[in-house]
Amino acid sequence: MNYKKDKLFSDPDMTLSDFVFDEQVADVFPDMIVRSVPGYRTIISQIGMLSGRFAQPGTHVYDMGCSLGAVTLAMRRGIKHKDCKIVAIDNSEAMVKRCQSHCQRDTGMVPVEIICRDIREIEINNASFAVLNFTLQFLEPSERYKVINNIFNGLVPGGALILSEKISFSDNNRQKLFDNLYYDFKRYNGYSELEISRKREALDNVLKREPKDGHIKRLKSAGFTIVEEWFRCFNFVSFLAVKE
Ligand code: GEK
Repeated sequence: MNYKKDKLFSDPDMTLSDFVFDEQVADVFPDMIVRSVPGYRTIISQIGMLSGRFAQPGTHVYDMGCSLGAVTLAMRRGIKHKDCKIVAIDNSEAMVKRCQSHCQRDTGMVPVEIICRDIREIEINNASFAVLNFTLQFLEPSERYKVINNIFNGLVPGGALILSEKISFSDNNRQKLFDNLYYDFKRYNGYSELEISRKREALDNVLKREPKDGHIKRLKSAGFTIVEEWFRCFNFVSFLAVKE
């Protein structure tokens, strides 16, 4: 499948509306996410490696908000047990369609079930590993508890969750500094000032960031006893939460 360069926000005459994961976004997604999420490639490859440690025989592994299946494919390489099943979920039809075709062309042995649904409606069961790689941030903060509790309850002992999020800061100076560092990252990757500001506006009502402490508190209150930041680049953080 050929993916194009992300130029979605380069047209100054385009009417700006809230960001949605439609066909246009799915068509440029691999380029968009690598140029917009610092450390994305490292996060994906390391999730593959982590799945090798946490996936237990005969259990399910979840990729929640799978987009085009980058996490799913990395886990398919990382998981050592052929009797595991990966369940990949996304509520964007455009993403799911492309994810299906990527998984069909992949030669990995671990079975994959791809489901087009809202992650809030999924029952998690017999899970040893679950991944929310930049997905929870698209839910209203009030709805995040339910999703995290659901994952915790569906994990077997020794199971783990990876939660990656773009975070905010409670202190204005830090917020400003890290926003600027992030815009430098986007400029470095070839985005223009217009593209940066229009994408920011489009995401404003859609991507709701929280401070790091809010995520840690929620994970602990769900019951995770080990909660550690295992990756960080600017305002992009990934947590490893373990159910002991
Ligand atoms: C990756 N994890 O490449 N239910 C299901 N899917 C959802 C929901 C929801 N309620 N809300 C958003 N999504 C991927 C990247 S992208 C992150 C994840 C980004 C889906 C949405 O359709 C999109 O595919 C994905 O979550 C978020 O590692 O674009 O910043």
